[in-house]
Amino acid sequence: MPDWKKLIAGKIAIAKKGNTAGKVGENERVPAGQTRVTNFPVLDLGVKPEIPLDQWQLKVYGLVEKELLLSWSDFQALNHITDISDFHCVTRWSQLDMDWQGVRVRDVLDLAAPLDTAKFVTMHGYDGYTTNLPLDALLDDDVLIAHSVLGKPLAREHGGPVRMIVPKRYAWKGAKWLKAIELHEHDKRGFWEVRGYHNEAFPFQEQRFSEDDDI
Ligand SMILES: Nc1nc2c(c(=O)[nH]1)N[C@H]1C(S)=C(S)[C@@H](COP(=O)(O)O)O[C@H]1N2
Ligand SMILES: [Mo]
Repeated sequence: MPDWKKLIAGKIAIAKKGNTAGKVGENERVPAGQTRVTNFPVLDLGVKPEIPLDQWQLKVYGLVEKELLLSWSDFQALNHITDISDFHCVTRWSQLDMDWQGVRVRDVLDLAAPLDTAKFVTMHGYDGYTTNLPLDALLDDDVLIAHSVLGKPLAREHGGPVRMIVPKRYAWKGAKWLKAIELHEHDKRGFWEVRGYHNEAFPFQEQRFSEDDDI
């Protein structure tokens, strides 16, 4: 069992270290308060689930016309693309030019046909992690369900077989070991969002913590 309390407190302490909102970043692609890295650090809750491909499933449910349950071969049969984007972690590192390969979340959502009432999404990981976003945020071209990066299949510690990538937000908004996408009418905060992380999480606005956070 990981020492969750310590782990969570440690991450919050790093992210809280003097916000630099308003200052200019290292260059126009590195947001203020971030340092560029090239070693792709690993961040999780101390649990790295192993999901054999023959048992892997991706569910899309909630406010949809057609609930989806994709097998690995169903997923492989979708349209795969490569998108290069930058990755910004709230614990103050950014890695540029990540060449993610995978399927656009928008294409998967289209198959499920979201109802008009669907406005918010919860992404669930196989480790029990959750994170939330407005449905609109997932419709951009660069939002992927990714299976490969840096020329290789996504390593288990980085969320393989597949993870979500939402490049315009801090990296915690992308669930590793993606298991399900749930659509709701009302917003529902995820794992870090209920612990004081910002609900929107735009790195160029340094939206690390909610203003009303009292942790
Ligand atoms: N399922 C799951 N997804 C997750 C996390 C997690 O603990 N579990 N951590 C998030 C956080 S806080 C970050 S910064 C990124 C880190 O991704 P990386 O380990 O590939 O660098 O994954 C995000 N997605
Ligand atoms: Mo993070």
